[in-house]
Amino acid sequence: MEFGIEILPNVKAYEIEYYAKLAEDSGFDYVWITDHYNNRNAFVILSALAKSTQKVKIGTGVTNPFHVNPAVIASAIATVNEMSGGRAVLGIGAGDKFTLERIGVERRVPTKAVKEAVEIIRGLLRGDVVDFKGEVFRVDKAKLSFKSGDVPIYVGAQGPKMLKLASRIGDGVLINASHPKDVEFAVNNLEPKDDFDVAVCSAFSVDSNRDVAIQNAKVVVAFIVSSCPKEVLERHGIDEEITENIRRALNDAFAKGNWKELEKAVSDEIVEVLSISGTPEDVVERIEELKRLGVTQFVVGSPIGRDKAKAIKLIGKEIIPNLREGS
Ligand code: F42
Repeated sequence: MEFGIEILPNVKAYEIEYYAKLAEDSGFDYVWITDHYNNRNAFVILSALAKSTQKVKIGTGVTNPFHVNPAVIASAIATVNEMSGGRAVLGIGAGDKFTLERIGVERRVPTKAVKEAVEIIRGLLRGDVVDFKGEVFRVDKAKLSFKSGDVPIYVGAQGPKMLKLASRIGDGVLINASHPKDVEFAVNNLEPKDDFDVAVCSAFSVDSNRDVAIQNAKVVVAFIVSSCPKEVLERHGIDEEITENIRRALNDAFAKGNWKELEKAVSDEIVEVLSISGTPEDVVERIEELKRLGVTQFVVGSPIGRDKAKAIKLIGKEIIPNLREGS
């Protein structure tokens, strides 16, 4: 099993570079940078990481072809690949619907758009002259003026159609999930394929004190509840009343600083379902379950730990070595 870390570029570049380098030194294999227009730009951050890391693979986790044209994605990731000595990976998905709406972008036929974009990007990365007339994208004899080698492509996917597409066109899939039931659902929707990396990114919180780890995950879990598809919540018995209560508490916490109420609204059981949180022993057990389901890369997502640097070191010392054994 390999290990990745997801970093949100909602802090300054030097801080992300620090965490990425720490992750590299702690034994992580991948650093994934999320992409939303309102955060620092993912490709710009990746170019900084190309210089401040030496071994780890670095990529978008995930960009989308609605807010960056596929040809520009190809050029940007090829640049990162060149700058990093061939360590770039491209995560691409449909994009977050609500974030795209803020900038007036309609996420039309998303699976088709991702499929077309990947075809264009692969052609451009190969150095081909690309002529493409799709339903969403059109490329007229386009060609990059430089080549930087192959870049593995991961498709961010949750829904059955996108999962199927990921296994058809991707070198890997990047699934957002934590609970074995959700991961099993996703894995069952992939088509069997050799040399395909099944990467699962979970909301994650580790601490030597279990209570601290659980409490620390509550804000992230509240965000997940408020944006999670109804089917997923229903799968875990989280009903409309609980969801509404959490949404209200989340708004109150931000509006009035009512954080204690939010901690009460998000029960420890919900944290268990929608994140992987606890002591190193707890989380190793949870990740082992995912490994048995066919997961080949585990990606730690926010909040990681109360003290992020301390948590990254703890993962490197007590989690990765335990899970790599026999993998
Ligand atoms: N989104 C971001 O904007 N930024 C990120 O950094 C980010 C990271 C990330 C990491 C992992 C991951 O798995 C997802 C991540 N996302 C991120 C979210 C991602 O961009 C998508 O929003 C998310 O994965 C949801 O995608 P999905 O797989 O659920 O696909 C959506 C589009 C969906 O509804 N799919 C359904 C399915 O079954 O797969 C059906 C879609 C469908 O049938 N659509 C038809 C079509 O042609 O596309 C058309 C239907 C119609 O009429 O419009």
